[in-house]
Amino acid sequence: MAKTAEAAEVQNSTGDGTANGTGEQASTYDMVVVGAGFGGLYQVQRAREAGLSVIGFEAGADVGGTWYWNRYPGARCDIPSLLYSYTWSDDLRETWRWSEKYATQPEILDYARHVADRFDLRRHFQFDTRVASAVYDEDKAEWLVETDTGETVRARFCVMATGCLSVPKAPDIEGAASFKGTIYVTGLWPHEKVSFAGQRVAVIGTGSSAIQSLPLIAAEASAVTVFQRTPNYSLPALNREISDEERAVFDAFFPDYKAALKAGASPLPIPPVGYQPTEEELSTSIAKMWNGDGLISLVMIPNLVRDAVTNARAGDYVREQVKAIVKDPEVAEALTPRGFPIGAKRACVDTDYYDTFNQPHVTLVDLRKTPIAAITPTGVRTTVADVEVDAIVYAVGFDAMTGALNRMDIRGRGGRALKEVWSEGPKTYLGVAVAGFPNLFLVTGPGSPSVLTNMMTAIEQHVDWITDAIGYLGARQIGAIEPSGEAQEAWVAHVNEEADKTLFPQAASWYLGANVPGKPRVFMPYVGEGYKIRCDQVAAAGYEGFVLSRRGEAA
Ligand code: N01
Repeated sequence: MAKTAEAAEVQNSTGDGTANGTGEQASTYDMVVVGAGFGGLYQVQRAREAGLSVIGFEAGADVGGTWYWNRYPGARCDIPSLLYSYTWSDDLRETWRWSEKYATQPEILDYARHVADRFDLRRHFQFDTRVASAVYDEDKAEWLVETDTGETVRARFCVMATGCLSVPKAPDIEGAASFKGTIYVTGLWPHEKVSFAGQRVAVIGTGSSAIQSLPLIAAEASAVTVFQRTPNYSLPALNREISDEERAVFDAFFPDYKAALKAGASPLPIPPVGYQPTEEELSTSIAKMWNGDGLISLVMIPNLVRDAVTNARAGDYVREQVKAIVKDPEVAEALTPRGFPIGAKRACVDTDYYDTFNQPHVTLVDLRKTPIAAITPTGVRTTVADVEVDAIVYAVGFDAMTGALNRMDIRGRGGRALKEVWSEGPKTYLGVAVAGFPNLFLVTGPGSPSVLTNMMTAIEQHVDWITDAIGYLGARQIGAIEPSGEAQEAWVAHVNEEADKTLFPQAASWYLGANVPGKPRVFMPYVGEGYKIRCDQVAAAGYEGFVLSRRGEAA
């Protein structure tokens, strides 16, 4: 695809296009941004404000990132919409009104589009274009970025805003290709309306995507069979419209919220580590899991992921609720999560998930007792039965946090591939940069809190930090920034130490890479306290732990 006129308009503040290694002309920008989700949109906005020329590439046909692709029925955010919002623009806050406590995917996608329209961001992006490779040219201290359409651009800075959950796992069950019915993957849902009316549907997986979509699929289908390998903990969303009073309360609270974020407070009301609640406080906070505050109620239980006794009590509370909701005791038992701490896999927030199993046309297959043997042309074969279906919905998850980065060919100094450098697990400094990859930045990369906090504020914090770092370099005629190997090793060790103080490593979760066969088992998000404060201290100390070099100078 040819570069859009709009993209061309902003190219090249540093030159008129330079010859690339293949002899073709490559346009030159200050910054390439990969991805037009909430990370990429904000990074382009900040780059533009900083006077940088910027081009963004996006594989989808429009903005929205994860909300562009995950269009399955029931998809919603799992922290309240009022918090799942950018904080950087008052104008944006004043021109946007969330309708529900947990916004639907179409509404969140509309929000992304509204941002793109309001700040005229689309003209900086090239859509339907996937970045195939990003190679660091040490002589010129520039990134050479090539797309799947054969286009090459050069840029000093390369920002990967590629998302934590953007590479859906392939439905790689034996025989999958033989199925003659319709196949859906929750993370790659069709754009046109899907109807399950009168159909027999298989849903494979019981993570958030399945838990959100099952009740709506069951409302249409003639029969649904859910294939469950591991029962999950799910809390009721009790979704509803946001009242004017709630809006007013949030608006009044917003300045303090923003100030607290700036000072490094968590965007979620997490009690400090080690806080000792009274017995009454603990019981009340556990019971609040059923009040509709979803993941917020979970993170508010003091030491939930650090104290096994507290965790078991919270888990028991969910187990009692499942037993009370699901009428068939055998189905209730099969749906009851056991054997791993609540919260150690991301808990789900649902609307009528457990109750859906009380409907006569909904069947649960417990794969721990009767595993899937194969997908056949007509359905799903377990070790004991053939289940004939018209459609299969794969809700089998993502190659999380590293998947999107590893599927590009990213090469740093000496032509070293990121994939190789990360062959035993991702290594970063602060989750934002990688030693040996100068001027490459990761938005919410592994080693940062990302998925364990509010993604919107995590994105903003990283983009602000990256843009400030670039400003620091510009003001001092510094050409490149990259972590020192020592600082990176120390950070990786710290990330692991913090994870080991928690119950997180006790579950085979995507946080650990355990859901992808062959993926190194390393706990990827940062779970320690004071992350933003640490990042700010690093910056204030002249980017401590980073090596800063002038153009052409070896690090
Ligand atoms: O994926 P998952 P997801 N045969 O990995 C099962 C975010 N998200 O797409 O647990 C049979 O959680 C697998 O079983 P097991 C959110 O962060 C947010 O649902 O490995 N089953 C599991 O049950 C979430 O955590 C929202 O034993 C197979 C399921 O598939 C993350 O995305 C909504 C299988 C995968 O669950 C991922 O959620 C949706 C196989 N071969 C997603 N392979 C919000 O609410 C896998 N499974 C914002």
